[in-house]
Amino acid sequence: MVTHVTPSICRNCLAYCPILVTVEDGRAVKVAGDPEAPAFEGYTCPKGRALPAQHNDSARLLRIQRRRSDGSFESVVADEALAAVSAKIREVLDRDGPRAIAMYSGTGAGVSHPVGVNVARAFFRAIKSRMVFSPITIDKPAEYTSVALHGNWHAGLQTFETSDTWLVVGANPVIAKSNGAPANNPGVRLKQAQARGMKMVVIDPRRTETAKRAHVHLQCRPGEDAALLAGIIHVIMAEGLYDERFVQEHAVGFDVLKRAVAPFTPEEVARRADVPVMQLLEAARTFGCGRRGGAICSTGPSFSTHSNLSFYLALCLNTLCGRWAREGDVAPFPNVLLPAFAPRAQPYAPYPVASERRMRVHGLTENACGMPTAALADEILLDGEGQVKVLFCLGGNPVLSWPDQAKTEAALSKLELLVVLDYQMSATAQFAHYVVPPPLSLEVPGSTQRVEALKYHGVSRGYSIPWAQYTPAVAQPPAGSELMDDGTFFFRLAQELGLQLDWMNVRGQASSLENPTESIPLDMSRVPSVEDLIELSCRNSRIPLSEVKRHPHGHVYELGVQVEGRDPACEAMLQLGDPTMMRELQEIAVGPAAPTPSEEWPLQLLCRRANNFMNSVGQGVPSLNGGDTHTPAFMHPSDMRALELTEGHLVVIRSASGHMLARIQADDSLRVGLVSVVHGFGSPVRFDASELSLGSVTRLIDMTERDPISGIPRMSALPIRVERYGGAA
Ligand SMILES: Nc1nc2c(c(=O)[nH]1)N[C@H]1C(S)=C(S)[C@@H](COP(=O)(O)OP(=O)(O)OC[C@H]3O[C@@H](n4cnc5c(=O)[nH]c(N)nc54)[C@H](O)[C@@H]3O)O[C@H]1N2
Ligand SMILES: Nc1nc2c(c(=O)[nH]1)N[C@H]1C(S)=C(S)[C@@H](COP(=O)(O)OP(=O)(O)OC[C@H]3O[C@@H](n4cnc5c(=O)[nH]c(N)nc54)[C@H](O)[C@@H]3O)O[C@H]1N2
Ligand code: SF4
Ligand SMILES: [Mo]
Repeated sequence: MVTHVTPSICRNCLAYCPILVTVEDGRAVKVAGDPEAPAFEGYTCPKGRALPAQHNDSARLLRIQRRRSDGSFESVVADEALAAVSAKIREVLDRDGPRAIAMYSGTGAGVSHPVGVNVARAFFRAIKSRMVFSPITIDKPAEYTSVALHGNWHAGLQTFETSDTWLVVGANPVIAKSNGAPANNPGVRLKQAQARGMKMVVIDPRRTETAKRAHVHLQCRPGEDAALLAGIIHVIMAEGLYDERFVQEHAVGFDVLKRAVAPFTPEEVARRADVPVMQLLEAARTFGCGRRGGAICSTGPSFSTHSNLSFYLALCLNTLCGRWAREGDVAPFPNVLLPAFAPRAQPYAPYPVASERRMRVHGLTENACGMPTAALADEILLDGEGQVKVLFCLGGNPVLSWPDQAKTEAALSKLELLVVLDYQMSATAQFAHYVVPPPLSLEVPGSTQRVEALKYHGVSRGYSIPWAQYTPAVAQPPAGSELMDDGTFFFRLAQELGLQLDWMNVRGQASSLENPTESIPLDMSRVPSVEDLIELSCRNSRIPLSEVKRHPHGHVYELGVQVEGRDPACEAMLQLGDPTMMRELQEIAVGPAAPTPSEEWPLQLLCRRANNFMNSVGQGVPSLNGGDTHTPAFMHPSDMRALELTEGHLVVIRSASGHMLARIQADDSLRVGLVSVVHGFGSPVRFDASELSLGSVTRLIDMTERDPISGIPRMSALPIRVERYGGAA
């Protein structure tokens, strides 16, 4: 037996932790944190350590699957599958035009294998279909809409590492490693920040692992974030805690905002959000009095009521207090494997939110956050010109992630062709005509360029430090498998159809917002390897990929880049008083923003991430699921007593639109009256038990209450009730 230990990168979530992989005869058998890697202190989480279990799972798909007419699946060789899929594409293109062909590119592909997504996008440009959807519009679309309405900052937000105050609204970075604190070992980063005197404010109805470390935790009613942020702005303005000079130089709309937040007095806001007024004042003063800092929002406010407004007001708070990187600062969020750029301490002007490209349903358009995914099922179901007939689902799991599971299933069943690229027979793959399994992350090369690019998706996302790493493939695909990475699949499909694919690359002078692109025609006579595509994507990088490869454990580069001053020719100003946002603020000033408990719906649903699962990935792994594959739902012990529930009871959770099954766990970190449910569960085939198929929280969600821009439905602060499960839900 040949055994060796080799450094690599975990690509299970966007923390991209450096790891050491023990490889035995080409198979990964153990994953541990890499103590030699800089900036992570050897950190890993249980998901990363379970990579060998994922790679060696006996349920992993090893060959392309084709659905038979009786619903069962059979293996087919790649040539046969590609010929059949391309013939269908040709037929639909000729008959219905490009709009009938759509793609949903999910989190699995975007995180684990980003270059493949680029080839898929090139394919869609080549067939001239703009029907390209992603989870962004069912995740934090308000990150994009708020920036479009408020404007952005060329040099980005001040960094966590240099701040002495920080405001986190509805994020739990200790678990999610996504937003709100640095993703490299967030627990240690928070401890270090506290030791240097940072005072953090957390707004969350649950005393989360992050909130426990806060200087002030506002354990508010869910859905009142916009009112709370308006209240904090009210106090900061009233007490003169804002940066007058910064506002004068870089922003307009101060007086408009001041009038709009006038009704949000501390007393009124404390009453409606049900927090102590002294705590609210302290939160405002903590943020306002700090020297440097940042305010960020995440999925809590995004899934809840008035999400665009909450995110917009957080940006206003950053502008009021001048929390953007200043002239002379060491450049935050610098590019290493992305092209060099010279950050400037100046704004980008606001830009239009919606485009003219209309969906046929729900009055939605393509917008600043992309195509509205929540509307795609209705778009597939609605007969008529422009109807979607073919869907490629690339590393996503709509049955467990789109709202309204029954509608999603009906839509997927109606498609003439559904191709799912996934390594497992997911809840969605069951509806596919073809399932194409890719090699998994440790079997392909990867680089940290993907996590650098996160800054284009939100003002405080991605790494603020100049860290980069490259990994070759460190394990072999299972013996006897015929796998096809996502990029190869779309490239070969293009070859079958005689299409020319053009690769889009970021070119020089990319900044925090703009990433101008160059289009490179791919040589269609030869299928590029994943390595070729990584080389191509890094061809304009600030530090050459060849240099990054010299540090197999990763490296933090001393780039010596400083933020430059405002260009005298720059006329852009940040917008504090956007009229649409001000109108929405007026509306919530006179009425409650969040639902109030009723006899029919006495409780409210809260969203939640779990440390052991990445969305719908990991639920079938014994070392992660602790032997139970039911959906965990957390409740305060006093609510459990009122319903005569004890830990481990199965319950039915009902909303106005559906019901689901979950297993109750006691959690006194919650506010009374809330039920916090982990999403991503409920894969029936995987667990081979019909009751487990009722486990998806998407069964409680529909499109009745949705955001007018992105279409994201209400997925938190949702009225529900809970009943003991008697056996038949
Ligand atoms: N371990 C793990 N990590 C993950 C994922 C995973 O599944 N597992 N998923 C990844 C993905 S796709 C994403 S988008 C990110 C998400 O990352 P986060 O946005 O940090 O997600 P959560 O950890 O669920 O934190 C959301 C918090 O919002 C609170 N909340 C709920 N409703 C409200 C409200 O109305 N107002 C306020 N203020 N708070 C509210 C919840 O109590 C919860 O603590 O995590 C990523 N990382
Ligand atoms: N009710 C409710 N709905 C939600 C959420 C919620 O909290 N509550 N969260 C929302 C959020 S924030 C998000 S991001 C979305 C997530 O929505 P999706 O992205 O649709 O869901 P995932 O569960 O992340 O799906 C990932 C899929 O990719 C596959 N996969 C993993 N690795 C690879 C790979 O290397 N290659 C390929 N081809 N496939 C791979 C996995 O097997 C899995 O089936 O859901 C959203 N929907
Ligand atoms: S936090 Fe866990 S899953 Fe995410 S990259 Fe690190 S080890 Fe992997
Ligand atoms: Mo997400």
